[in-house]
Amino acid sequence: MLKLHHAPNSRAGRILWLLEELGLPYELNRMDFHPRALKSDEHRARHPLGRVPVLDDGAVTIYESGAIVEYLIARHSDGALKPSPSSPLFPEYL
Ligand SMILES: N[C@@H](CCC(=O)N[C@@H](CS)C(=O)NCC(=O)O)C(=O)O
Repeated sequence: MLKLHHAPNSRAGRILWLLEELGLPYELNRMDFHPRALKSDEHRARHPLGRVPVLDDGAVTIYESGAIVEYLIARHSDGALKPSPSSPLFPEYL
């Protein structure tokens, strides 16, 4: 099961949007946007700088919203949303 570590009004919203757009089942870890939560040892084990978003996918833990978008599209979108490199839409996608 995919698990998104999320805090309100943050870049984690990008990943929430993508998970919904792809119709993927996921679990949400709702964190406060506060150093108490983000800089905790528990969260720093996921992201060394204690930031969101972070995505868990089984044994994989990945951070950086752009990387997470690419990861989800490559492994979980079944070809959806990403135009082919030869498409005129590809630069806009990037
Ligand atoms: N380049 C990173 C930026 C991550 C980032 O800066 N996240 C902010 C929220 S939008 C954060 O966690 N800030 C808390 C902090 O830096 O202490 C990404 O796109 O994921």
